[in-house]
Amino acid sequence: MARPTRVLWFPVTLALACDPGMDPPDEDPVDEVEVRDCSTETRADTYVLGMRKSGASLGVSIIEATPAPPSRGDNLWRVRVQGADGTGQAATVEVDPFMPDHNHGSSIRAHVTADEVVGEYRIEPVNLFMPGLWEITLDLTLEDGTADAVVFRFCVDP
Ligand SMILES: [Cu+2]
Repeated sequence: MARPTRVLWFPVTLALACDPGMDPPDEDPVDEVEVRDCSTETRADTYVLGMRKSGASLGVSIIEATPAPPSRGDNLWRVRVQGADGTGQAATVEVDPFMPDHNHGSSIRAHVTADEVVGEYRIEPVNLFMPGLWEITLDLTLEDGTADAVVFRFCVDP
């Protein structure tokens, strides 16, 4: 009779650890969730300073990442939003980190502030609180209403 109890216990623990409404847990959730080794993760982008991801018409380059490569916890990014011709584009930028394997985001909101150079933005914190694959979507809206999005995919180690 011990078996059904054990089968029930694990999914409940996993759901609690990944509840998006919950603050990042104080204690390490690694013991309770199967952790994928980033060295075998094939869906992630390889971080390179200046790397650019493109949407339908706009692109975003990472011009600073601290730490680099992006790591578990709070990250500071500076990005440049560019048109197809490479010129900086003033935009509203919204940042949405998401873990596709666990179906949750981060409860800590990233604040976006414009730098002096047109099209350059400072984003902090990009909060990647759990080890594994994160998809960080940047939703972009230009002043003329043009909307686009780019996605960076990074795996963070425990
Ligand atoms: Cu998760």
